[in-house]
Amino acid sequence: VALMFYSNDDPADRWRRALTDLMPDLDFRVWPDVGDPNEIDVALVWKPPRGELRRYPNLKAILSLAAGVDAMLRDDSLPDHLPIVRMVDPSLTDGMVEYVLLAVLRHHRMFDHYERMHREARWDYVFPPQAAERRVGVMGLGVLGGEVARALAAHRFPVAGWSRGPKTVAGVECFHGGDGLRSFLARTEILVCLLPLTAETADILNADLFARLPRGAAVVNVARGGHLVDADLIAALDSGHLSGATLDVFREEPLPPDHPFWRHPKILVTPHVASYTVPESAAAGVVESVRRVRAGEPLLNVVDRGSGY
Ligand code: NDP
Ligand code: OXD
Repeated sequence: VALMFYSNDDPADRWRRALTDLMPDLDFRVWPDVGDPNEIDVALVWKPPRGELRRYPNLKAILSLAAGVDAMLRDDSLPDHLPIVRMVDPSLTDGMVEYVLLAVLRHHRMFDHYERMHREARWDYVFPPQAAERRVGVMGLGVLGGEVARALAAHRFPVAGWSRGPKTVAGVECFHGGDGLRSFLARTEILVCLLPLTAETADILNADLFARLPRGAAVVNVARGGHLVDADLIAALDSGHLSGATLDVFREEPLPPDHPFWRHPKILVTPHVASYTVPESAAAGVVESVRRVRAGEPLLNVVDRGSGY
């Protein structure tokens, strides 16, 4: 099987080693040195150039290096007969759990306040509520959101989750759909967004949603920048309705140097690092997909193009 690799962010050499350790006869070709396009069977990609995946007439599957496939699906020249397999891997999940725990604990224990007090050399303290009194809500109860919700619940936060369809997650109060959203938001003091970016979820973190959160709530967005209406967040922070935000993803990445998020005192910006795929961990799943392509077996973690995730 010949695999075409494209990514400006992922380490091609580590991927080559990790994959060929497990599948020595894999023909691993890094874009643009892909040779004869007719020979390529599988593409392993993150943000390939628009139209690129049309160049391979014998492509049988597109394997995404990312969990989120919104950018890929925005390419209207993407061949529509090909299955898209999204990234599901413990390294990605573990990284996300760590990041969200850190961000939620930082809001819960008011570290943004203590960071400011430190800079001003002020000995100023307030006692936070116990974790058991701080209600956290996770939007999206999929591979990442489900695990994040479980980890937060294990830290004794009362956790609720919100999904499209009904779900059961042990230790997590589950809401779903438009009707469930109102009750979910009304009880959520720290909101974590782990939704896929789709037509239904674009701009969902907006003024109306913020107004439904209790006063003083904090927001953690680790999903996609397109979920958040930037100006609405700034207005909700400036009015005092929201107390803080941790943002890892942005409409434009890298976040432009003059974007107001960089200098807003209640916002922490990180450069899309909440989680990343470790090749040595994720190679097994990719090899399994290649094996299934070769054997003509059904693929796992295939994106439903209709729902966009
Ligand atoms: P999954 O596809 O496993 O889960 C998606 C969840 O969102 C499901 O619970 C789904 O509901 C829910 N959902 C989808 N649409 C709606 C809707 N309209 N209303 C309510 N709930 C909805 O995704 P993952 O957990 O693997 O990943 C989530 C996202 O995290 C990715 O799409 C990506 O954008 C982002 N991400 C960010 C990273 C970073 O470093 N910042 C790293 C990795 C991922 P249901 O269960 O009913 O289908
Ligand atoms: C992903 C990401 O979707 O890293 O995997 O954002």
